[in-house]
Amino acid sequence: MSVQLVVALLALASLNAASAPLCKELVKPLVLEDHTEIYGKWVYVMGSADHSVFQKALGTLKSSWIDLSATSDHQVVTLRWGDRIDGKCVVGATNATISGTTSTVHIHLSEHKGQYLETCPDCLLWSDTSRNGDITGRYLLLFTRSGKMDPTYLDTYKNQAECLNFPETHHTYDGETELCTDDNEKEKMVHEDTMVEEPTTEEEKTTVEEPTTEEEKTTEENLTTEEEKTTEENLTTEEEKTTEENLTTEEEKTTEENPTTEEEKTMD
Ligand SMILES: *[C@@H]1O[C@H](CO)[C@@H](O)[C@H](O)[C@H]1NC(C)=O
Ligand SMILES: *[C@@H]1O[C@H](CO)[C@@H](O)[C@H](O)[C@H]1NC(C)=O
Ligand SMILES: *[C@@H]1O[C@H](CO)[C@@H](O)[C@H](O)[C@H]1NC(C)=O
Ligand SMILES: CC(=O)N[C@H]1CO[C@H](CO)[C@@H](O)[C@@H]1O
Repeated sequence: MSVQLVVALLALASLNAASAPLCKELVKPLVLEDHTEIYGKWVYVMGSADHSVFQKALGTLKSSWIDLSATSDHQVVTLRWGDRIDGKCVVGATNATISGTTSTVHIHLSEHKGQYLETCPDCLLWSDTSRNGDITGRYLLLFTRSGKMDPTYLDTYKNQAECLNFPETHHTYDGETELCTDDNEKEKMVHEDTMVEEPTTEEEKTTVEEPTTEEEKTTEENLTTEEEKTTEENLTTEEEKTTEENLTTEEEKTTEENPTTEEEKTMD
């Protein structure tokens, strides 16, 4: 049977959680040969979570990209991201350890352990168990190269989510909200700017580590995806520091000093 036919049949099949044989086909871990299939830039398309706190976190995500790249260690992959959370960009980087089909990221007090699953072509599907303090839940996140997905795969995604017992509510990227700038894509200029404008002084370090308002603290503590956590806790590259330090626009200031949106309030 051709792969396409299998996909079509799976999409058409009305699954229930107990349809084990179909689900077995639908939730196969992606076996990574050399990781090149996952490297590069991916744009978030849709996702699900099975814990209300994680669902709320997803709900605040207006756009998101990730970038996976090699390190000198074959088992270590650098994960960078740019999340637009309400009006604000949160960017950062961390290293994930890959062992077999399982990837693990430890970030401060949180741990995210999961797998990439076989899915549509040019898609990346991540399924994990995330622990953050005493909250344990799961995420299912679908990315594509373009941020758009062939609608014929929507049912496949939904069936995959169902097989994994995720709730039927799916969060989706609107396809329009601007992605956060990836500073690595305008490398040299940013580096120079960083050197000149943003000396790495003690105060700035403090700023990064100790957000000033209650709201910010709460928001940071409750940000539950890998990406979000890491950003605040371990800003290692110049670009990341710059981003944190360079929140100078009206919107961002407003967000920090006076969160007024539903989502921010909810996070409290
Ligand atoms: C990831 O690991 C590589 C290789 O060990 C290291 O050079 C790099 O700085 C690490 N990146 C982060 C964000 O920790
Ligand atoms: C800070 O942001 C402004 C406008 O967004 C930009 O022109 C400037 O280069 C940034 N500075 C740094 C150090 O990134
Ligand atoms: C950030 O990561 C570096 C290595 O990438 C590590 O040495 C440092 O302790 C980390 N800092 C925090 C606050 O986690
Ligand atoms: C919505 C939510 O998860 N709020 C939690 C944020 O984190 C603080 C402490 O880390 C918890 O007390 C809140 O319940």
